[in-house]
Amino acid sequence: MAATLGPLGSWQQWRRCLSARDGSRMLLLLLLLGSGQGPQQVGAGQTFEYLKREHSLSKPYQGVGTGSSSLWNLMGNAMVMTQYIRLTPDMQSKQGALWNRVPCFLRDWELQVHFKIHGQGKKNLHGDGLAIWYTKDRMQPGPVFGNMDKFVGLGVFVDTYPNEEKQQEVMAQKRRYSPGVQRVFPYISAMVNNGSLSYDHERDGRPTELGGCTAIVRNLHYDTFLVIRYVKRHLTIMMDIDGKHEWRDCIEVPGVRLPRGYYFGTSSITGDLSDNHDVISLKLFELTVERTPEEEKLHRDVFLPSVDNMKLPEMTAPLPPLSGLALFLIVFFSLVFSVFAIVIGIILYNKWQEQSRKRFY
Ligand SMILES: [Ca+2]
Repeated sequence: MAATLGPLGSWQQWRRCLSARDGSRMLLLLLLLGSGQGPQQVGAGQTFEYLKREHSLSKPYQGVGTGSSSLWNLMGNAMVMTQYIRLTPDMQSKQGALWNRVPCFLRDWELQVHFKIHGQGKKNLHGDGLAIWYTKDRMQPGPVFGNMDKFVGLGVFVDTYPNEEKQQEVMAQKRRYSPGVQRVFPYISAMVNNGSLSYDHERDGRPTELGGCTAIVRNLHYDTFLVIRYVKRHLTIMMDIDGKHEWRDCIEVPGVRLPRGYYFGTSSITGDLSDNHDVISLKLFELTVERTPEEEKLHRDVFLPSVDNMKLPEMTAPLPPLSGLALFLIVFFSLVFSVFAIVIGIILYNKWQEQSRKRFY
């Protein structure tokens, strides 16, 4: 898989440096590179990255608001604070979201999410987590971590409450169910949807997940990060949650087809259980990768999200554009039908006139 991404090793090292949380270290690095503005070269001359401000969010959150001039819009209980944006407070039945107003037309990108989940709840008495989105629709509240179900696009979930496990415990007590492979929570998973699939909340999205990993992210005294990288249709999700400034692998899926022009967003929900779900920053980088002519052909734009070699139920492809012949036949028969209808109409009208004339005399 590293082959499709080029020199991943050196890239990762670079990324660690570039995503350094320490501002002075970053500045020093930029000074050493002698370019504070231009693109950063990553790896052996194959990948460049540019921070895209229109899709990024950082303190002091000046571009956040409700107006149409804001880059980011808030929803529900989400609130802007000085040090973070709180999607939900540690209170029951809250939901909030934050959505980028500018659609993203980049082909290859990387989204770095700096977040914090914390609260009073003890083990398994907190919830429900947060989601990061790249979807067709924005600002649509719903049951999937505060966002609409049957979404179109990509959802990455940081799920802090094991609904399925709780369900299994109840079932096991009634001796009706033997627990399967258990996932340890908090758990990160990803899902690609074409609008036909429902997120199964009771099973923590297990039937539709592309992959996942355990991520112990609650109540940590150091910063926690997640990165979603989409390069050449290859989706990679990594996390930095151990306070070591290192990316740890979580999910890798090749052949993920995501249309361009979708929106980035993040959302969260609490139910009977709650947590503070905070977003500190969202940084989107455009990644410039070289493509061979074959790859250019293969990586043509798509209209619906899909994943290669993964048959999603009720998957419906968009109608293919009409061919010239089909269009001609449709127009031709429409014309014939119209003429036929007009002739019948004229005949009927004449007959009716004749009859009324006869009645008149
Ligand atoms: Ca859950």
